[in-house]
Amino acid sequence: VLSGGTGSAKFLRGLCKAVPPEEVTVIVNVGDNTTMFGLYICPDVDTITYALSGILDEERGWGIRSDSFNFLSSLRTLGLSAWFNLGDKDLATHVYRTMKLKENVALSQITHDIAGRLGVRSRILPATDDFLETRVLTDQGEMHLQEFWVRWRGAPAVKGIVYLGADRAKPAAGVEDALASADTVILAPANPITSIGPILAVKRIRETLQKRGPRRVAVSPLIGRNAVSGPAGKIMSGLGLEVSPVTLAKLYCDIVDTLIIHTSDENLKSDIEKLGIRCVVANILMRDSNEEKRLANHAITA
Ligand code: FO1
Repeated sequence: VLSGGTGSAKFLRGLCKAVPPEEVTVIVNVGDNTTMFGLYICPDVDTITYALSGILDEERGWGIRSDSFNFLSSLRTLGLSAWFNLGDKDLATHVYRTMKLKENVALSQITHDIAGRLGVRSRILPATDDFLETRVLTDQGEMHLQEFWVRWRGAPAVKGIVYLGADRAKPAAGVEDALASADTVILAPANPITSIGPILAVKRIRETLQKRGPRRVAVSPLIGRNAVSGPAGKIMSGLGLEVSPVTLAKLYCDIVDTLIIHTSDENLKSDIEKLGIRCVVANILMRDSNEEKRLANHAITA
């Protein structure tokens, strides 16, 4: 499963109820990784790890359930503006990861070790161990995705997106093998530009997906002209892309056989199929754990 954060986490929780978790490999976006207060943060990797270990704060969609924020308030006392919220329990993950990176341990190994300690039975792989950062070009200047989304609450007008470092990034160990040997490759319901986009920007990952072999299924993160969550709508329109499942079909037509769209978008089915992609109509909303599992079942049987 190619994955971003929040929406992907719900889907993956359902998938791990639909199939044995040991059979699932997750390839996670690293484009929104960032350094904050000297600590290396991997928001999507952590969201997926916490979700599959059962400790994710499901209401917020990130961080650890019932966490406290004493570290952050102490930083504020010291005069830091601290606009990125790191919970006290979450902090241990970032401290551990930063220490291990300083010892030259690869991000994929660190991710594997953290997931193992937290009891995750699926394999979680960062898309790459190399530097890759999603930068947002806006009317207020160029900034990190977290600055755009968390600090400025998505307010600046989006002019473009750059995947810094993607041209030199190699897939992390295990990524290409996992893609080539899978029965089914699923693009989780995630932002096509800032979650799936950075993964596909790693050239060897896109090339591996272009080869036919596994069934390749994408689940739409959009319903009509809106994203189910997050900044996908705002970013897609800023890039001059129509916010529509048809745009997903255009972005994915070389790497996907089937696109699952929401029932209310059924009228778009023929436009999608004209692009050479099979289109399956289903309820893609995941309002509870039954709906998460039902959508996962759709994706593995589509
Ligand atoms: N999202 C927010 O909207 N505000 C935050 O303060 C915030 C902190 C945060 C800390 C750790 C982490 O793993 C994720 C965090 N997120 C926060 C979520 C994150 O910004 C985005 O949801 C993802 O990067 C988008 O995929």
